[in-house]
Amino acid sequence: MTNTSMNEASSAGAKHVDAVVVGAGFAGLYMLLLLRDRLGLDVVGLEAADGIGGVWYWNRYPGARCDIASCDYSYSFSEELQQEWTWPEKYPAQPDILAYLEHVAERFDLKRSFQFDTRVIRADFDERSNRWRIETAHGTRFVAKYFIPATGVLSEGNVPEFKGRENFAGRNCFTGRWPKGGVDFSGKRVGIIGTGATAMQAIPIIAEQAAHLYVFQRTPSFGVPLQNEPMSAEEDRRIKAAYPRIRRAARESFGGLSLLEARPSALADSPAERRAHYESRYQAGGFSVWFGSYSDIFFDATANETAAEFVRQKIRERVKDPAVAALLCPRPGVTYGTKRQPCESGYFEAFNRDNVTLVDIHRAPIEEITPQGLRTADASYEFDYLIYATGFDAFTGALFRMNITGCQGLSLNKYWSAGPRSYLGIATSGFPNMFNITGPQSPSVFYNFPPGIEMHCEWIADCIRFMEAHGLARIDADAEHEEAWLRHIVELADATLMPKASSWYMGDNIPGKPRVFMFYLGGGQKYRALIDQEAANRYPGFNFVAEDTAQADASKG
Ligand code: NA7
Repeated sequence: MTNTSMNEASSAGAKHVDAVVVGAGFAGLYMLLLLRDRLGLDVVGLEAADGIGGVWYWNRYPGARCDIASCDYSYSFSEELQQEWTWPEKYPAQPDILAYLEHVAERFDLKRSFQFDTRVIRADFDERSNRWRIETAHGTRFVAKYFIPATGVLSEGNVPEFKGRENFAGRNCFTGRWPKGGVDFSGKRVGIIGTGATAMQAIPIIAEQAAHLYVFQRTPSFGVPLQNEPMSAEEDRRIKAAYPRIRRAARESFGGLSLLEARPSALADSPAERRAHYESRYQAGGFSVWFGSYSDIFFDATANETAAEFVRQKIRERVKDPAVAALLCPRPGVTYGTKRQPCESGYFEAFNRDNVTLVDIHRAPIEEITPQGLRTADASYEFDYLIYATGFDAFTGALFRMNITGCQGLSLNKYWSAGPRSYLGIATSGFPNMFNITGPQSPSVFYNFPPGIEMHCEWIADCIRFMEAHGLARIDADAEHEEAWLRHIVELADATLMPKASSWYMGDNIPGKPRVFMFYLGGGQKYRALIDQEAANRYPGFNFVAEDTAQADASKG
């Protein structure tokens, strides 16, 4: 078969559209809205789940909650939307976020453009027609000019391959794929593996239900209180009146949040001043210690240790048994905030309960999952439920699973085998007309997602509008610009303490994953200025092919 007839065969029976958006989370919903309603394109959304929500669809585990305040963790594009929606709590719980996204989908009539229960299993770029061919697990096929994975960077779960995993006779639960009806742990013995942000939310709640809870901890985390509270009618009114200022503050901030400002240097303050400052930020809750205490904790190990020791001291104050407290404290030398800051509500107090046992699997690793529970190097544990709170194959996992192939048969998995490559974190050379939203090498997980998503979706929509207005068939990131962006990502990260820490930011949690820093650390304001300038200068870091050139080439072929 010639290339031409192969192309024709694989597009036969396919639905032709202008754009395919994959995912119905915050990003997919807004991207679809912009392309369909503002640009008037024919767009289809494909979503593996049977409903909208993205990570908020799947992460229904007990205690699942966003640790960014609801007034920041929401769309800003519609004044009517932000005025009509009322958040019940300062920090939104998973059911409330899902209800909000349902409301958004309803209000903007988005669901009719999505196909649910539809997982994308392959996407190939056809260089002759400049179209993407997208195939789903049902065998349905689409041909689209634009291919926009809005699949999220924390959506592909990581479930470690423990020996004997399939032998467990009780029930397995994965926090990132929690059953819709919930799980009743009343009177049951439960084991949970992992003590990251997810586990820290789930543990206090499960501890209240279960007969006994075993927490298998490999690495202790620097948890800081969320300080959640119900939203009073007065606070709701105050926020709604202040939205212009809140959104502006977020846009002008490093992380896309309206947080308290950090002081420049922890070392410039006296120990007493420092302690009082950390204390006020600890009481303010959420990311206030992380982003709102001192800027130099990200750059200077001595400054960082002042924050680390403050949080350790807090753990020691909150946990009654000194031996348990010592185990829950991150080990000496481990830097604070160089991996994701988990926020908690009563996590440390859960270990003061008689029905909670902390098991140190750093000292005595898990050797095997058994039918009754699990065996570590020095003991066996029996339980009825085993919860994997073991995180995600972050940044690249969901993209790799789609088997994406660009020009000249190059697979994304292969091209990124030494780490992600892109220009501005938006597009990858050799993968034309494909755009990433808040993906690797953009501010991504170091920027509040809803405003980050709005920034990217609006940029992508503007770029597509530009292409359509100028008769352009193809946009492709320039390889030299891509190389320079990669160097810039590394340079920014290397100026901080972050690459030295072991974390999913570096790919450390997935065996065999290359160890590279995955996102842009220059801050949201700078990033926004860079991508705006790129658009204003008519995309100098990208190469275009005009429709008529493409048509001429096609007719030659
Ligand atoms: P994280 O932060 O990656 O935490 C995963 C936890 O699971 C962490 O404690 C890991 O220990 C533990 N883990 C992972 N693999 C293993 C194995 N093989 N053995 C023992 N323990 C293991 O994921 P989360 O879901 O908590 O949070 C991810 C993000 O989601 C969060 O930051 C928010 O942005 C939302 P380790 O630290 O690797 O020793």
